[in-house]
Amino acid sequence: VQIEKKLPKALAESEFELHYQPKIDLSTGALTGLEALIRWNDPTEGRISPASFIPIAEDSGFIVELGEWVLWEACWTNKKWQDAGYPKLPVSVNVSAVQFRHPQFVRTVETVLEQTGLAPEYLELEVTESLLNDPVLIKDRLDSLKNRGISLSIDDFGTGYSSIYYLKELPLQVLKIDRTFIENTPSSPRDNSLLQSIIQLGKSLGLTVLAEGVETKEQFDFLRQNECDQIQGFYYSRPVDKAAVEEMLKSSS
Ligand code: G
Ligand code: G
Ligand code: MN
Ligand code: NA
Repeated sequence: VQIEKKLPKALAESEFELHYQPKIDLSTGALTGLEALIRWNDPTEGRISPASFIPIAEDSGFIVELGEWVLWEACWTNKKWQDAGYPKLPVSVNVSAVQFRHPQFVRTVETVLEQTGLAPEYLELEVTESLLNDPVLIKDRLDSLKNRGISLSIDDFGTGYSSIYYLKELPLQVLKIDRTFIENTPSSPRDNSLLQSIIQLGKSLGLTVLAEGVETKEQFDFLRQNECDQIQGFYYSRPVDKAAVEEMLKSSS
């Protein structure tokens, strides 16, 4: 059966779940946040990767509804963790361009925050560079989210085509360096200097710089020595389910 046709039923039948990947501060080693990543447990086919169904949901428009569920689930879960007395951390949610451009997007985010009771400073939205090529719409929308206290990250940085001008003008807080810029570090001198330049670029723009896809101690050490702010990656932890997040929060408090 075609994935496109299965998506609405999968949502109705609670086949989606969120996993969370920790973000770590490089200077203190502290947990600084959790990125929510959707997982689909199909009863017949097993786990289906978001890399295959997200683009289909974007094409069909179903991403608007699915993305709203992700936002709701992430905010609700984060509020439950806070109410249970775990250390308070921001949760970040990936937002597709299709979803971000929907006229009701800002309103949806506000409604979710109101209904779940999560304070806006504990929500971050991750948008990709490709979104930034629509500067007028984007600036208004990013401004209104930022004015509400929501933090904004640019995801997969370096793989799209954002101009430095937009990075400078738009109200962004975090630059997430795509993992392709980390994978050959520190063995490739060329990649090392490129990575150093990207870190410095982000810092010059006043952004918090996070490196994605950190898998080894050597990468971790290189990034720390080069003043990257935060990391995410298998070296510290894979994306894990709610129960595993709770174990992690217990031991970090
Ligand atoms: O976690 P994983 O490597 O399986 O994710 C694959 C891709 O799917 C990544 O590009 C990731 O950003 C994207 N993705 C995961 N969860 C979500 C989500 O909730 N919304 C959107 N729009 N993309 C997601
Ligand atoms: O596009 P985005 O950055 O949101 O994608 C996140 C994806 O990256 C998730 O699917 C997650 O499983 C994956 N990921 C997270 N850490 C690592 C890592 O250290 N190595 C690799 N190869 N993938 C990772
Ligand atoms: Mn992301
Ligand atoms: Na990314």
